Formats: sequence, C-alpha cells, structure tokens
Amino acid sequence: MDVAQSLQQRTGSPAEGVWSAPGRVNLIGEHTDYNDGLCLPMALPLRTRVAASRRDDDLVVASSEGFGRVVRTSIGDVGPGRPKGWAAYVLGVLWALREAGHDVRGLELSIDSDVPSGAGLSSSAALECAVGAAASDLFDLGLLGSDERRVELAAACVRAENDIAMAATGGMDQAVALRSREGALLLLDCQDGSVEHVRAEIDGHVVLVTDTRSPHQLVDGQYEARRRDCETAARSAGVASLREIEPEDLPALLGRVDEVVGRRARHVVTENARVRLVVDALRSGNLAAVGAALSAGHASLRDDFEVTVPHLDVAVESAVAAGALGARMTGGGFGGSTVALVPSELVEPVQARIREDYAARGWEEPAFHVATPSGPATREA
Ligand code: GAF
Repeated sequence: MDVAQSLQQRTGSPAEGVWSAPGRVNLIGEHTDYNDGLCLPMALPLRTRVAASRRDDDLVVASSEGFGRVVRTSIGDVGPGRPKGWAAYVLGVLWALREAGHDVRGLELSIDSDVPSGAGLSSSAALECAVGAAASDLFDLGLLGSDERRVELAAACVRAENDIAMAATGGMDQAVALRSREGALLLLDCQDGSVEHVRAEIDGHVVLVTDTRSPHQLVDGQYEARRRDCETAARSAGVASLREIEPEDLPALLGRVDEVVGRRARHVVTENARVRLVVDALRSGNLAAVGAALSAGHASLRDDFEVTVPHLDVAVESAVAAGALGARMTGGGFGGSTVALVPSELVEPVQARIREDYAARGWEEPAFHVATPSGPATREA
C-alpha cells in the first residue's frame, strides 16, 4: 500500500498531497560542514515519502509501517528532547517553522521510506525535508519556490535536528535534500551557504554505495566531541573556524595544540583541499585523481579524525583491491556506509569481493546501491 492509500485508510479521507525528499551520499568533504567548510554530496534515488492532510487543531498524527508505532503529539508539546525517536524529526520541523514565525498547524501524516535508517545515508534529513515540504505547501509558506526559500526550510530542518532531536549535526544533509539538482553533485560552501551544481562526468564509472550494516550512531557523544576538538583548534589558531586555515598554515597550528586536536584540525583542513581537488578533477575528467582523493580522505578520517570502524575500513580496502579507483567512508562515520568510484565493468567483482571479505569475518552481508545524482525535495502528487 502506498502512503496516500495508507493515509486514506487511517483517516477516511483522501490525502491532500504526497511529498518526498531524498537521502544522500557525500562524495567528499566529511566533517567539514560544521567547520564552515566545503562538501560535495549528491541526492540519492532513495527517498522518503509523506502523504499529508491538514487538521484544524495543533495535533500531529503520524504513522509509518517502517518505523512502527503511530505518533500523536501536539506541536505545542514539542521541546528539547521531546518527542523522542523519529517523531522528533517530524514534529521538530513543524515546531521550527512555527518558531520562524510561520502559521503551521496540525497534520495527518503517513510516511514511508526507502532510505535505510542507521546507514549514514541521511534518513533523518530526508524525513525532516519531506515533512517540511508538505507543511510548506499545505500552509502556503512558499518555501519550495526558490533556492533562497529552500535555504529557509533547510534551516528549520537543521533546528529540528539540533534543538529537538538533540543531534549537533551541521547542515550538509538538509542542504542536499532541498537544494540539489538531478544529474549533479552539490558543491556546498558552508561558510556563506552558496552552492554550485557540479555535473558528474564519470562516463563508464559508477558511484557505488556499500551499506555496511554496522549501524552508525550520531547521538553517543563522539560526533559532538569531534566538533569540540575542531572548535578548540580554531580558537587556538585565533580564527573563527578551521575554514580559515590553509594546508600551508598547518605546521604552525600543529605546534600550538595538543596532538589529538592537531590531527582533527589536519583532517578538516586537508579535506577542504580534497573537495576542491575532486571538483577540478571531475570537471577535467581525471577520474584517477578523484579516486586517489577519496582514498586519501578515508585514510584521514581513519587516522586523524578517528571516525571509522573495521566494517568501513574493510569495505574500502576490499573495493580498492577489486579495482575501485578509490573509496571512503561517507557520512558521520562510526558505522554506516562507504562510497567508491568503480569502473562499470568491475561493479560485480567489487561487490563480490566485499561480500566475501565480510563473510570471512562472520559479518552480516552488506547492501549495495548505485548512486545516481537525483532531484531534491518535491511535491509528487
Ligand atoms: C552527519 C551530519 F549530519 C552532517 O551534518 C555532517 O557533519 C556529516 O555527518 C559528516 O560530514 O551526516
């Protein structure tokens, strides 16, 4: 049953509309967004769909087969840490829109998603942005009408995540879910919020995502700890953010901070440089250079930023051993997914090698997705 049918079955009336938003994979530029840095994600064909109708009161009633229970919460009861679980993303967006001065009331919602949760593919941002898109249209907020208005909606979705779900994430995931363009990667400059749409000229190659099935968890304190390390590094360097540090300034900074904070900063500074390199290499069709930068990014996340786990390291090593031009973990880390640039004829052997190497360790079989740059949050019906 699709979301519109399931909403009609629950409420007895047809849905007023259906909206969707994509998950994402980040090609390069990890843990840079909250450092005013650069990142290069793309929207995935995997999407979260929301059928919605307005209510006359303040109540939000939301059901989802995938997520289990039915949620019934008033927008007025939403606050830091309340409600918990996936409902925080749904209610949080409506709360944040209201905080931004919009006249938002209750909704009936039916939700379905093919973005796997816990896979580091941004299922929470897809949910926030799909609900935000529905609210925008149903309450005539016009937030899907232009890139500038989409920036406003993205900010509300980020507030839902930071202030209600209590995950101190940056803004990359919401930006790509709302501002991407089909067929292009999104070069996002988190210092001024500007974007460029970069065509992925990767003829004969595939962007392969491996969901390692080792669930990632952003709310266990590690992500926040990395943010604090980066802030400490920026403060020690006397700059507002690590974006202001260029690779040639690193030796001076490393001399001034403790060893761990120095490595965190080195990841961020070199990662911004890798994003620039990948954009140039994509534009000039130098896919070997793209692959090398992906693999260097993984080494930096593993050794300097320390956010990888064995499932991620093995998926990356196995992909490269079987012929990928390069591979890296993608998203927040501590589990989740990897991304690899693979010659089309080697996609099968790469998958087989990762499967074998996982089986040899007694690990659950991973899942694979071919990532084609897809469109942003939109009304579907
Ligand atoms: C998670 C966060 F939600 C993003 O904001 C970003 O920081 C990413 O981790 C790491 O690049 O997806």
